[in-house]
Parts: sequence; C-alpha cells; structure tokens
Amino acid sequence: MKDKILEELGEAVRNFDEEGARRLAREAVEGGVDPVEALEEGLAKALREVGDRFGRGEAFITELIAAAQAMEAGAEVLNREIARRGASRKAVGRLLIGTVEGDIHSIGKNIVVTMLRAAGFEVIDLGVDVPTRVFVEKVRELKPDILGLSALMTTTMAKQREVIDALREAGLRADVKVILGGAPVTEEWVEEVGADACGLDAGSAVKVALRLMGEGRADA
Ligand code: B12
Repeated sequence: MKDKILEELGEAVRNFDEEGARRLAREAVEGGVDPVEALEEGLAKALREVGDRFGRGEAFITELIAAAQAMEAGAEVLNREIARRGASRKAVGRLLIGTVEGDIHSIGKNIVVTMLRAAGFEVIDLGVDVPTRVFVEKVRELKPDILGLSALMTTTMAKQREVIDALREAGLRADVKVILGGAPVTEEWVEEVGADACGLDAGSAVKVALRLMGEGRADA
C-alpha cells in the first residue's frame, strides 16, 4: 500500500497532475502513510527527477513549473497533516528563515518550515528573494536563536556568504546561529562561509536546529 501510493504521488508530479497529487496526498494521510515520507519519497523525489531532466535539456521550463505546481498541491495537504501532528508542542526556540535574494525557490524551504514548526520551533518565514539588508534588520529586531538561509542555485549561494558577512559587520553574528540549506549546499560550503551548520533535507534540518539549541548561542 505504502510503496504504491508513493509511486502514484511521484507519477502525479511527473504527469503535472495537481488534482491527482492532492487526492493521493489525502489518500496517503487517510491510509496512515507517514506524511514526511510521502513528501520526500513521493512528491519531492519525482520533482527532483523532472529538475534533473530540465538540467540535461530534456524537459522544458513550462514542464518544470507544472511539475512544481503538482508538488505544491500535494504538499499543501501533507504540510497541514505534519503541522496538525506537532500542534501541541511548546516552543523550543525562535527561528527566522528565508530564501536569499535573487532566488524564488520556495518548496524545500516551506517543507523545512512545516517540519520545524511541527518540532516545536516558533518560525518566522520571510519568504523568497529576501534582500541581505532585510535578513540583518530582522535578526536585529526579532533576535532569533537561529537564522536559516535557503539557496537553490549555485549562483545565489553567494548570497548566503553575503548575509553572514553582513551580520558580522553589523556586530550581530555572535547573537545568532546560522544554518544553510538548499540542494547545492555542502559541509565544505558551511565551513568556507563561516556558517554553523547545514541541513540537507527537512529531517536533518530539524535535527541540526535542535542540536544548535542544545549548544547555546554562537560565539563566532
Ligand atoms: C521546482 C523548481 C523550480 C520552480 C520553483 C517553484 C517554487 N515555488 O519553489 C520554478 C519553476 C519556479 C523554478 C525556477 C527556476 N529554476 Co528551478 N528548480 C526546481 C527544481 C526542479 C526542484 C526544487 C525543489 O523544489 N525541490 C524539492 C525540494 C523538496 O527540495 P529542496 O528544494 O532541495 O529542499 C530540501 C533541501 O534542500 C533542504 N532545504 C531547503 N532549503 C533549506 C533551508 C534551510 C535553512 C535548511 C536547513 C534546509 C533546506 O530541505 C528541503 C526539504 O527536504 C530544481 C532541481 C533540483 N534538483 O533541485 C530546479 C533548479 C534549482 N532550478 C534551476 C534553475 C536554473 C531555475 C531557473 C533559473 C530556470 C529559468 N531558466 O528560469 C529559475 C530561477 C528562478 C529564480 N530566480 O529563483 C536549476 C539551478 C541550477 C544552478 N545554477 O544551480 C535547478 C538545479 C534545475 C537544473 N538542474 O538546472 N525552479
């Protein structure tokens, strides 16, 4: 049952079938499939496949957009279920997050937001295409424990470094832990730009955020 529904969720993304993705996501929830697994192994895996085909010149941008829309339709149902399950937890920390300037990819960030909220974090989501200046202003104003920076493109990764440098210049770097995320991010990149950690998927984002809360504030 589980494998079949994961396969069908993937098919819905590959076939740009928004209604199907929504219906199958509901069936997954009703059938007791873990909503995180349905997101990652069903919808997101298929979307990455479409993205890889696009990268090889085997799919059009219109197909990429249609596949992303199908993923989002299913993800809405699954995110709601993930949030419902985590609803009663008390806040373990405050986390500010956004996708860096020049980058409008939101799907992965939104999954991370949902999972962090379900794990008990108070999450403030600044959305996509967030200017460096805004990240700095919001860190000063809201004093989050952790700042999460999402970047999906090799070209926009540089903005993650820019935000960290700007925090340092503003004298705020020691007050906040910084975690990076997005497909091109690696441990080496974290090291190079002076971040505290990265999360390669939503599950590890939660683990890393909880670990950083346990460690207290950064002193970089
Ligand atoms: C969907 C998609 C789009 C959608 C985005 C819709 C939306 N609302 O987000 C649309 C169609 C709009 C789009 C547009 C573009 N895209 Co695009 N897109 C993708 C695609 C296929 C999937 C991304 C995705 O949603 N994955 C699914 C989610 C669940 O995974 P994820 O994003 O990796 O997120 C997970 C982790 O990274 C992590 N994570 C993410 N954020 C964070 C943050 C923190 C703090 C932490 C801890 C963890 C974390 O957890 C998430 C959950 O597991 C990727 C291909 C790929 N393989 O990634 C290309 C891809 C990223 N896009 C690409 C490109 C080139 C573009 C365009 C420039 C195309 C164009 N010619 O116009 C534009 C750019 C627009 C812009 N300025 O940003 C390239 C980037 C290449 C590069 N230079 O690196 C890719 C790699 C495709 C390719 N192979 O060429 N895209």
